Amino acid sequence: MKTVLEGRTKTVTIERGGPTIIIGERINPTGRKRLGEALLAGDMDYVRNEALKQVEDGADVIDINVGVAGGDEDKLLPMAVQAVSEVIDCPICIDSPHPTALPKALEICPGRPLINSVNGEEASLARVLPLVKEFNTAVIGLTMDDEGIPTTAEKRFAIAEKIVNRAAQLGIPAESIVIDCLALTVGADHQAALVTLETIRRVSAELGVNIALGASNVSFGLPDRETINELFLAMAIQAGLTCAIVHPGKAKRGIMVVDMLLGRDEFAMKYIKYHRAQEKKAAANA
Ligand code: THG
Repeated sequence: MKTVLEGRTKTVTIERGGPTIIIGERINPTGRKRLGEALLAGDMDYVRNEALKQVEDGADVIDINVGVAGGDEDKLLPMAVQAVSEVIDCPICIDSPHPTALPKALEICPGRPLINSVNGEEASLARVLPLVKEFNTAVIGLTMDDEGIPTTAEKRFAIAEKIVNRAAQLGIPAESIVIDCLALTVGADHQAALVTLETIRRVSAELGVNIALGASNVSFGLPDRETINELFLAMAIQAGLTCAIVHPGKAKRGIMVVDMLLGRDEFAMKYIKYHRAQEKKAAANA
């Protein structure tokens, strides 16, 4: 099951047993005042720099979310996609629930982007899947619907299955769907991480599709989020996660280690190379 994404010049393949693909989440104004201000001012240099920094930190794909109060998404989303695609080679993940901004961004996005996202709601399926078909993109399917995020793995699995089946009816292959099993904070529900992991295992085993996760949600409201996120990611990757939506500067090292420990890095070559590059960078900044 290979999900192929294309950037301006670079192709990224998401597949089980391959390196865990890192989607850089930093172009998102949620909780980031400076970025929100830059977007409202149309300052695309700021947005470009966020993209470049993430690629340097090890991102394989760049997520773009411009949802800021008072912002005109119809204008901002294509503008940000254009700006970022000019300076990076790698594929883009367009993170927007906006019905008119999304097709506008798809029109100008080079390569084969990932749409973030569709969910099990009828309105969402009817609106997003035809765009996936028309623009031949891949899409993240969230395991939630109009009743919210189910608290059981059974119900989340049923939504994943519904999304895959509905896509198939439109001629969209399972390879184009990446299922997000959704992480919620364990601070509010002590079973939250277990339900996510169980959903990942079931979707991976029974549908065979690629799996994404915005892993940092798991630690919301808790101290030392980095440790929680890093260890949860290790568990999720072992369970079948193939694609992590994360802060690359914080998550890359742990993901390299997990891929190595899971037998995906022959002679630890990638890990050693990464480690040397980090040491060089540290020395240059000393
Ligand atoms: N699944 C999918 N897409 C997603 C999510 C998901 N997109 C959005 C989100 N979840 C992932 N992206 C972020 C972006 C930022 C933060 C968390 C997840 C974040 N921001 C800090 C805050 O709000 O406090 C501020 C960041 C900083 O300045 O360091 O944590 O689950 N498919």
